[in-house]
Amino acid sequence: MIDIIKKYRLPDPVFVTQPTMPKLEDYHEYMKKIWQSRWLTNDGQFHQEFERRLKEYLGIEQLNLFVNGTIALLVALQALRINSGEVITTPFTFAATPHVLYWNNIKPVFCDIDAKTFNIDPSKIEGLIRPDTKAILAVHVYGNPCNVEAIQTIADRHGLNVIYDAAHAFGVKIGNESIMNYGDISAMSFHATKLFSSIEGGALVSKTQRQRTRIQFLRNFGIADAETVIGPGINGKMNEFQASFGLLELDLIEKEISDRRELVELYRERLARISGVSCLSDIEGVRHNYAYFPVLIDKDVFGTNRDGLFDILGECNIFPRKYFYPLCSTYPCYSALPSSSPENLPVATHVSEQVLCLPLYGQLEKEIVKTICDVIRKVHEQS
Ligand code: T4K
Repeated sequence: MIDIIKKYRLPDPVFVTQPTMPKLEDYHEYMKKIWQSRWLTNDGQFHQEFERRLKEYLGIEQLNLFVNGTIALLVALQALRINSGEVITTPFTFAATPHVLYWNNIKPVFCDIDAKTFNIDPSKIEGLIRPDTKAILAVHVYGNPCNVEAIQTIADRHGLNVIYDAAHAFGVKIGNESIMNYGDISAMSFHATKLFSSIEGGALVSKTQRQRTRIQFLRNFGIADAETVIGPGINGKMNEFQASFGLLELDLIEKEISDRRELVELYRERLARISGVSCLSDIEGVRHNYAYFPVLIDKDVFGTNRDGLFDILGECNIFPRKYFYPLCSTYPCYSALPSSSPENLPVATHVSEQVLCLPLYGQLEKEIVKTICDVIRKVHEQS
């Protein structure tokens, strides 16, 4: 493999992602206005404008901005008054998903995933429902939609809430419908590593004006007005610096998605010829956002395992990520739960051992994508 590293090592590191940056002079214009107004946070003018423009762009009615996606998800559960019992969720996600359950005094119950989408497998949910089950917390992993119809049918049958962790799903549509309109509440993340960013940031999409108002109070310490506190809220407010960054990013998002689509097509074309490497396909009728580019490495066919390939790519200055390995169910805080047993989670275990998210962002050069695919092909040939 030494010759691969010698031939293909890139001069500069290539990371799994890179944030889309607005023009510095445009951001500076916003900064000047913030300096003039001295209004830095707490529902400022850019906060209000960002909420309005996001609703327009996403085609949704009720939206609350948040300082980040984790606090948004934490508040989503409080908004639905889910703060005890059990919630069924996926182990194949970022740490934030089960952690918000823990912080809300809820026991996560891990459900296996579907081998085609890597999302929670609806056919496995009902077997996990017990008298104490309050909700299903599903994740649209990599922006690929969950089976929203099947999940809703189960939830309706058992009187459960459905919350979507839509941290990866900005801009995704099923037909003409925003994915954020499914379930009771969807939570987005606008972290710097996300397709769409406000440096740090997030938002909740809810169903009714009433819910939106409750979320607004919970986001601001529970304060309804100067003399009324409706309950134990938290500080989840987005500031004006984040909101202005987000406003500028809204002008860049369509190009970002289409640049990523081209890179994904290039990856798929180049990797199709390499045995042991499999990619996810687009789903008919879905407007994808190309938030991530996951591949599975099947050691028996490819010749080297995922970790071996990861190491060689690293030697070439290419830094993919193993999102999501290890599974959340293996963390010490959850591993003793009965639902965490690997026998209950065969698909999730298998996928997490094979998955690698390759670098993907609009500014990534096509030549670099070709080099990444060449390295993968050479590793296969020499294995
Ligand atoms: N639910 C799900 C399903 C999520 O994936 C996440 C977040 C959340 C909820 C919670 O949302 P937030 O509370 O974060 O809004 C990253 C992100 O920190 C995290 O937001 C994200 N998921 C997760 C999937 O990825 P790390 O630890 O992998 O990030 P880090 O710092 O290693 O960054 C990855 C690469 O990105 C770096 O190697 C280089 C590049 N990068 C990163 C940053 C921060 C940049 O080029 N510029 C930057 O500013 O977690």
